[in-house]
Amino acid sequence: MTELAAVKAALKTQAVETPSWAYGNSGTRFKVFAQAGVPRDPFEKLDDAAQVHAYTGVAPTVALHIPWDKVDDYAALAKYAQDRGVKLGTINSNTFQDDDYKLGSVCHADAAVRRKALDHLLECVDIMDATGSKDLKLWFADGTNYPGQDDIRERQDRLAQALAAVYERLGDDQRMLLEYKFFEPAFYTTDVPDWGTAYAHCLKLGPKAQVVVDTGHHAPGTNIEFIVATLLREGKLGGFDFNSRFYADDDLMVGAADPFQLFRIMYEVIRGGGFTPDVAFMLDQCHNIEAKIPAIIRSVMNVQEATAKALLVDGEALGSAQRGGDVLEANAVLMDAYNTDVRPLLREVREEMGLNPDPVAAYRRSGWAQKIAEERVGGEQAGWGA
Ligand code: LRH
Ligand code: MN
Ligand code: MN
Repeated sequence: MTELAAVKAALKTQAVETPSWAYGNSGTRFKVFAQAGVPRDPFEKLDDAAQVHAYTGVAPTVALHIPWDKVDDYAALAKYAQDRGVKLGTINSNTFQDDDYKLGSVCHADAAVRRKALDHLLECVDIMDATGSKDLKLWFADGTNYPGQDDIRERQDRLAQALAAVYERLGDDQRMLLEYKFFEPAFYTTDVPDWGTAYAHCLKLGPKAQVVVDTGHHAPGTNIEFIVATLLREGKLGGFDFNSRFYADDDLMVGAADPFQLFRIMYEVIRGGGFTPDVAFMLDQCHNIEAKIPAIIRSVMNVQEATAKALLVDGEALGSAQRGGDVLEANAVLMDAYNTDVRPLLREVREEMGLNPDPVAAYRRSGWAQKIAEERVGGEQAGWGA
């Protein structure tokens, strides 16, 4: 295989999971601007996700968020997805939108609240059994706002206990992905604030516990690709929640704010042997002011572009420059790949996959947006603030 053929082959195997909540209405705490045609239930979210997969060819799974996507029959939901050419993916838990969780969920000082949160997490594993999902993604909003509010160490013990109980419950082919975030909604301590805390818990738990990197969950200036390289070296990178940010957890389209950072991350993924199904590429975004489906298509394409550029890095030339201490040349090799216009290559890849080379234009021409705007009245809010 020529080198280019290998790059194309790799791009055809990439899979980017889209989040059910990105299809619904969302906004900030100031205002949710409702859009015409947004899904009214989880089934319609799957209809939209199927559109994204139909035009990109690389978005075959859809992440659910429970209870935002609560249904009576999850096996039926899985079947509905399958009939539309997609599958249900990661199950995301939600222990942050119940009044009982004001002071925390699994880290709460009150055992009854902890039990309630744990029951929810265990229910999420039941749902995974019904949907055939492989991954449970755990993000805890737990933390404190004021020094002295609660005992930092005891909260870690409570967290460890809950995680161990969930770990016990996982099936042989199931994993738990622990997501960290440095602040928000808590402003003084967060119980899983960084990759180190997530890594320490996952290491104790065992191989089915992996760390997930949400690209919007770091302090400004953090070198995310270094974290990626480290987690991959330790065999503990479970996946990504991709999005981009200018300020905090902005949840904007991945690759919109800093495409160079996305390229650097993808380079470390490939360099570390992480371009495998064991590292889940997921989007975690909200499209507050832009049309949702084309924005998600665009996001998938942004991931593809960063991946293509990372795959094009000339490893031999880079290695020889690095070994020779040629700083400028090493940097130039990396920048050459980043500065390559990979859009023609991706158009070819799509044509070879039997797809339209311009997914956004093809979607726009399809009439789907007009159809859902006419048919769906009274769309639902994605969950934030719901
Ligand atoms: C938290 C988070 C987490 C949630 C999602 C909706 O900020 O990134 O992944 O599940 O947003
Ligand atoms: Mn996330
Ligand atoms: Mn987030």
